[in-house]
Amino acid sequence: MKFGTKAIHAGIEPDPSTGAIMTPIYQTSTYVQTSPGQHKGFEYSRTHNPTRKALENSLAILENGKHGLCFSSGMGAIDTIIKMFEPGDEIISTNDLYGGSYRIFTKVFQRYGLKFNFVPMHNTEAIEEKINEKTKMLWVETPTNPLMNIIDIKACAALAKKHNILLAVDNTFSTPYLQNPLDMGADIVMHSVTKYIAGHSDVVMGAIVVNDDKLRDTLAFLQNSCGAVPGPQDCFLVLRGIKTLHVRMQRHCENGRIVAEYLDKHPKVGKVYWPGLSHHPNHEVAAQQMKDFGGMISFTLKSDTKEDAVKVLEKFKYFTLAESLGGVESLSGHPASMTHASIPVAERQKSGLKDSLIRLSVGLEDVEDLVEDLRQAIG
Ligand code: P1T
Repeated sequence: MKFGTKAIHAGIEPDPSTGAIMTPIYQTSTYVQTSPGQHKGFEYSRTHNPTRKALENSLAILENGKHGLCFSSGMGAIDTIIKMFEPGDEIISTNDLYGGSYRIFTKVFQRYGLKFNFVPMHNTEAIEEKINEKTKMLWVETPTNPLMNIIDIKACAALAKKHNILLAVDNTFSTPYLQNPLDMGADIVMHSVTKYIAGHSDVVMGAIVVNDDKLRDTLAFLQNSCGAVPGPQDCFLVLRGIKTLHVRMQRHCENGRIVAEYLDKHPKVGKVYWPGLSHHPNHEVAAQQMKDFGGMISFTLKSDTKEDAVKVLEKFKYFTLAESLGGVESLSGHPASMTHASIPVAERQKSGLKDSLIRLSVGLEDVEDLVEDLRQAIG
C-alpha cells in the first residue's frame, strides 16, 4: 500500500457496532465488565481507548512500525522514553534540538541522575567519541529545530548497533511522509503530533512508534503508570488530519522550496537554512534519507542583528508570529526568545543558534502571497 492510501485507510476499521466509516469519539473513562476481568478488551481509558487505539494503529502503519502509542503532548512522549533509564545512565543528544527537549533533559532528568551529552550529530564522528559503557541511547532530531541540520540516521543506527545502545529519532519536522527512521535502523520514532501530523494547530499530542515487543511493553507500562494520555476528541481530530497528511506535505514542500529559493537570492538575507538547497552542508544526506525537504526554513539577515530580525517579525502579515509549526497556516518565530529560550545563551552560541535567527513554518497558502509577505517585511 502506498503512503497516501495508508494515510486514508491504515488502521481504520468501520465501527463494529454501527458501521460508522469514521472512528467514533469514544468519550468514556471506563468499560462495563460482565464478571471481574471479563470485558471486550477495554478496561479504563488511561490504559486503552478505542479512538486512541485506531490512531495508534494508523501511526504505527505510517511509520512502518509494529506498535504505536499516543501521548498528551510531544513532551509527554519524550518524558516516557527517558523514564526507561536508571540513574547513572547516559544519553547522547544532538546539540541543536527543540528547547523543550533540552529543558526536560537538563532541568528535569539530570536531577534524577541521568547524564546528557550534547554533540553536533551531523558530524557522526563526534558521536562515537562520547560513547562509553554507561551510554544507553542516541537522541536524534532531523532536520534539527531550528537550524535544519541533517543527521545521518543510517550512520547513527550503525553506531547504535555496534555499541548495543538504542537509537531514538524525533521525526516531528520530517513526518512519516518524508522519512521513516525505523526502516533506517532506529529503535524508537517519536513525534510531536501537534505539528504536521495533526496539521491544523488545534491539538497538542505526542506519539511513539516501535517495532520491538519488549520495548513497546516497557513504554506502555510507563505510559499507563504515569498517565500522559490524550483524550478521544483529540485523537479523532488527529485521525481526520492524517487523512490529508500526504497532500499537505506535498504542498508544504513545494511552497518551502519557493520560499527558500526566494530568501537565498534576496540581497538583504544572510544565511538560509533549508536542507533542499544544494549548498546546505548536509544536502546529500537529506536527499538520500528524505523524500523531499519539508516546509521548515530558518534564516538570518545580512545585518545579523536581533533588532532587525524583530522588525521583520513584526511586519509579517501571513507568517503569523507564534510558537509551533506544521499547521496549514504559515507561522514565524524568533527561536532565541521563544521556542529555544530555555537553552542558556552559551549553549545556543555553541550550536550556532544566533539571536538574529528567524524561523518560518511555511504553510499551505498561495505561495505568491507568502513571497509578497516576505518582500514587504524584509524590504
Ligand atoms: O509541543 P509538544 O507537542 O509537547 O512537542 C514538543 C516537541 C518535540 N520535538 C520537537 C522537534 C518539537 O518541535 C516540539 C515542539 N516544538 C515547538 C512547539 C516549536 O515551536 O518548535
